[in-house]
Order: sequence, then C-alpha cells, then structure tokens
Amino acid sequence: MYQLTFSFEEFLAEFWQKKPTIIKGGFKDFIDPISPDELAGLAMEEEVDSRYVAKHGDKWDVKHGPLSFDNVPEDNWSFIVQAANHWHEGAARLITPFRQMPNWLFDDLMISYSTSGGGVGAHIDQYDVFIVQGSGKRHWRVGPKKDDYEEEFGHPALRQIKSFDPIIDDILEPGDILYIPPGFPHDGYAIDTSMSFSIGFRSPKKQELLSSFADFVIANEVGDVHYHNPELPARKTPGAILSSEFADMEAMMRSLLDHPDMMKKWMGEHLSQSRHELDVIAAEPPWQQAEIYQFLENGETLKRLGGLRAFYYPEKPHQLYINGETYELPEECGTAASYLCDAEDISQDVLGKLIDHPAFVALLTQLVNHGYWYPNE
Ligand code: AKG
Repeated sequence: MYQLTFSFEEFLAEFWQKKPTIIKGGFKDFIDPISPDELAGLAMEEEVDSRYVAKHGDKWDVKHGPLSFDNVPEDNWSFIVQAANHWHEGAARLITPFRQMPNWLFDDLMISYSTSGGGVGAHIDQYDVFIVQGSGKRHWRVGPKKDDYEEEFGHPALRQIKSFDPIIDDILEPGDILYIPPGFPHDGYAIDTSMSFSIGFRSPKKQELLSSFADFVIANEVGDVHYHNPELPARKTPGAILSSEFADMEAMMRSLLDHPDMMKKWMGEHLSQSRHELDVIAAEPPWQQAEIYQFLENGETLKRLGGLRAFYYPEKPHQLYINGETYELPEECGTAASYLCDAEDISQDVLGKLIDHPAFVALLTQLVNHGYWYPNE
C-alpha cells in the first residue's frame, strides 16, 4: 500500500496552486507499481494512449501509439502512457494516497519510461501535477510562472518553450515527489533509466463549462423559447438594439442558469465524463440480483473500474452521476453514494443493511453488468 510521508493538509495550505515544490522521500521505500515491460505492453495496445519522444542532437522525434520498440536508440528517448490507471490495477493504487483531493479534479496517471537523457523538453502545462520518481534518477528544473515565455516547436507534436531560469533545479530519486502547479515551465531528463509517475489534476475551464452546459440545454430541449415582445413600438432607429431589448435577451439567457436542479444534473454528468478511454467490459453472462447479493454476503468485494468517475452531491445523495449519466436510488438508500463514489471497493462489511434494499442491489447489478464495478479476485 502506498502511503505519503507528509501531511497533505499542510501541503495543500502551503503549495497547492501556489508554488512548485519537491517533497524528498514523499514515499518511503518506493517500488514501481508496474514494470517497464508491462508499461511497454500497454503502449503497444491500440486503445491505450501512448507516445514515444526521442531527441537526436537538437532534432526531436515523436510517434503516437500503438508503439513498437524495434530499432529504438540506446538513449535519449522515452515513452509515455496516458491514463495508465485505466489499464493497470497495480498502477492505479498509486492514486489512492492522493484521494484526499476531490476525485472530480483528478484527471489521470501518466507514466513515463526514460532512457538516460530522455525527456519531453521544456514545456508548460495547465495541470497540477505530482511527479513521483520511481526507479532511477531524473534531473528536474522548474521555472517561475510568467506570461511571456517564447514557444518553440522542436516537433509539430511538441509544444515546448525556448528557455527559463529555474527556481527549482534538483535531482529526484525514488520516492521523491515534484509538485508543479499550472503555468510553471518545467523540464526533466533522465540521468539513468527512469520511471516517472505523473498524477495529474485538471481544473475545468469557464469556456468548457459553458459549452458543455449549452450542449446539455440543447440535448434536453430546455429553453426552446423565442424572444417575444407583443408591445413592440415603432421606431426611428431600426439599426439600434435598445438597452431594454438587450436586457430582455440577457435575462432570457440568465434564466436558463436559474434552475438549480437542472444545473446540478448537468454538472454531475459533465464532471463524471472521462477524458480518457475506459477499459469497460460488460459482464458476460450478466449477473442476476440474487447473485450479486450472495457474492457480497459471501464476504467478496466489488472494485470500481480504474478511471471510472462517480460523484454525488451530499445534500442529494440518492442521485449518482456515473460516467456521464444520472442514476437514481430511493431516498432511503442515500448512504450508497458514499460507498459507490468515495470508496474504491464495496463489501458487505461496509454496506450493512443497505444490502437488503432491493433498489440498491438492482443498481449495483446494473453497474456490474455495465462493467463499471467488477469482482475483486
Ligand atoms: C508532466 O507530468 O508534466 C511531465 O512533464 C512529465 C513528462 C515526462 O515524464 O517525461
């Protein structure tokens, strides 16, 4: 089990979205949760998002997965697997200590394997990232946040910046953690063969919230109402949009936001959509409710699919938002939300009397049959 050696509360108060930092020995006796061979196996899969980045002198080479590892050079290259937590249960366990953060902010676990000299060059992300150093050593430099860094495209697929003056310049060893808030340029190259684990958090943008809300409004045929003014007076200035007309139309738009229940449903569904492909495998043959009941009664555990996003509002816990959809339970099953959305495993020990509620077992059966929870072997 991975355990942080520092207080996450103190970390949040001092560093989160404020300044980058290195936490030496953030994990004690760190052991890679995945081997380079297993990671390479993932990168060779069609459905897994991966890339290969190499540097030859000052020329960069980038290939997108599925990768093949024939004819790779001796050094100065790395390969990266995005959303590795969706595909590898062991790797996903590295996220558990970071669950003191809201799950809705979490994006993915990205893993990179680098040969000596390998890295992706200096760049800026709009993510908060904890880069956990696994085996090997890597030299990291992090610069101050500024608006005027000069962009450089060493390769069309690499959005790099020319240079920066580091405020952090250090070598990470196994178990060290580098935290970088959005907007701080960084550059890391491996000193020897190295594994890095990037636990990434992505805050939603105003633009994408508005755009997703607009999609929701259209899909749900909300506000399908035209501007209407039966008192329209004749005017001498037909080119003008009168301030009263502007105000009426602005009010029409604002009124769309004035439906708290609808907003909650949209936001729950929006935030629960994954930005990365999930390894969803529907149960075959499907489970019957009595089988799920018996399975849990026997002391077995169900596990949430890696990367599955499941949320609830504490004031309305009988409504669940899972992978972009709303699921309803009777109000008396409200405690189910915490088991399904806060915890990673479900077992009879924690469920207590809830297991006797047919509506809950029916929902659980539906979720298992979708492949969203699965028996923990
Ligand atoms: C990041 O996680 O932001 C990185 O820059 C990691 C890049 C790498 O591991 O090569």
